[in-house]
Amino acid sequence: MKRAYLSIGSNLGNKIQHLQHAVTYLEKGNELKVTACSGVYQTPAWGFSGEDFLNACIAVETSMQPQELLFHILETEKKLGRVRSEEKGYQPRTIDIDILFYGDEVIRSDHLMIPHPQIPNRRFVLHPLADIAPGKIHPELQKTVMQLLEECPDNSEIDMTSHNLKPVGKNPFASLHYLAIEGNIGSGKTTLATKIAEDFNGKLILERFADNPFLPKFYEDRNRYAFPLEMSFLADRYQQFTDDTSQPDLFSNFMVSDYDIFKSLIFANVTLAEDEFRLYRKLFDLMYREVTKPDIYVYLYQDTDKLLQNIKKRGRKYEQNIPPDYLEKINKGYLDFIKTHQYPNVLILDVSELDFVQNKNDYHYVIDKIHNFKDEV
Ligand code: PH2
Ligand code: MG
Ligand code: MG
Repeated sequence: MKRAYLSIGSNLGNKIQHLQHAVTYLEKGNELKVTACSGVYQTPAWGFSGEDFLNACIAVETSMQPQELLFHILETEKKLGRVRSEEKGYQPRTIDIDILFYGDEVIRSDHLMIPHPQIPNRRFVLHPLADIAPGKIHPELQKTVMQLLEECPDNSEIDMTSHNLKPVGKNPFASLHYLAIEGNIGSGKTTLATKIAEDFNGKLILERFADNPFLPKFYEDRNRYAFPLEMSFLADRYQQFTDDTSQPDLFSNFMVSDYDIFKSLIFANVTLAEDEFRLYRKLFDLMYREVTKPDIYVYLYQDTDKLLQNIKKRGRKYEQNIPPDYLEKINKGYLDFIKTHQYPNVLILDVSELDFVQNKNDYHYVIDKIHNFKDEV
C-alpha cells in the first residue's frame, strides 16, 4: 500500500456535497481507503475569475499504481457529474481531484505529473494540506509542506468553513451484510441494486425469472395459472437465493439484491384464492425460516402512472397489459406486509418524483437516504 495525498475542489452547484461524495466514491474496497481529511476551506478562484471554491485535501492508502489511481480519479469525477469542456484554460467545475503526492515518487510524463507542479504556488492546496501532512517532505524541493506554505507567494485569502468531511469517508455500505431493494413491477429496483453494487463494490444478487414458463400464461388467464406460477416462483427463488447467498464473496463488502424472498408471499396473497393461499403459506413458512434476512430492506414506492410508464419503456411483451388495479393491489400488499410483519429495518422511499437513472443528484439523494438510515438502525 502507498500513501497518496489528493486535493479536491468544487466551485459549482452544491459544493460541499460534491466534496463529500468525492471522499465517499474514491473509496474502493481494499484498493483505496481514505485515511484523513483536512478542514474545508473557502478559497477565491485561482488563475481565473469565477465563483469561490471549496477546497480540501485528503490522504489515501492505495494499492493502485499512479496510472490506475489517475484513471480511478477520472472515473470518480465523471460519476460526480464533471463534464470537461473543449475550452482552453480553467473552467468552473463540480469536482476536481488532483494527485499532489504519491509516496515519494517523481513522475514527469505528458499526462501525469507527480508531485503536482503547482503545489508551491497554491495556498488553496498548501493550507488544507498542512492540516493533515505538515511535515511531508516534497521529494523534489526537499522542503516540508509547512515550509512551502510559509514561503508561498500566493496571497489568496483562505477561509476555514464549519463544514466537516466525514473523516474516514467510509463506503456507506461497508458495515452492511445484506441490503435488499424491493418495489413493485417497474419501480426501478434492479437498476438501483445494480448501480449500488457497481459503485460500492457489493455482490449483486438479481432475481432470474426470464424462464418462468407460467408467467406469460398467467397474464392471459390469471385464475387458471396463479397457483403453478406462485409455486414455481417460490421454488426458483428459494433455490437461487440459497445458492447466491451461501458462498461469501471475498472481493465484495456486502450483498445487494433486487428482491427479497418474502415477495413470493406478497404476490401469492394477491393472486391466489384463499384456500390455495393457505396451502401455499405452509410451504412458504418452511422455506422462509432458512433464508438470509436483509439487515436493511428498502421499498421503492412509485405511483402507478410512473410504473406503467416504466413497464412500457422496458417493453417486456407479456407485461404490457398489466392493469393499473393489479399494480395497486401489489403495492398495497407490500405496504400491508411491511406494516403487519414488522419486518426489521424497513425504509420506504418515495421515488415517484425521482429519476435515479438519468439524474445524478437523485441517485445520490437515494444513496444518502439509505446511508443515513443505516446509521439510525
Ligand atoms: N483549481 C484550479 C484552478 N483554480 N482555484 C481554487 N481556489 N481552487 C481550486 O481547486 C482551483 C483553482 C485548477 O484545477
Ligand atoms: Mg486542479
Ligand atoms: Mg484536475
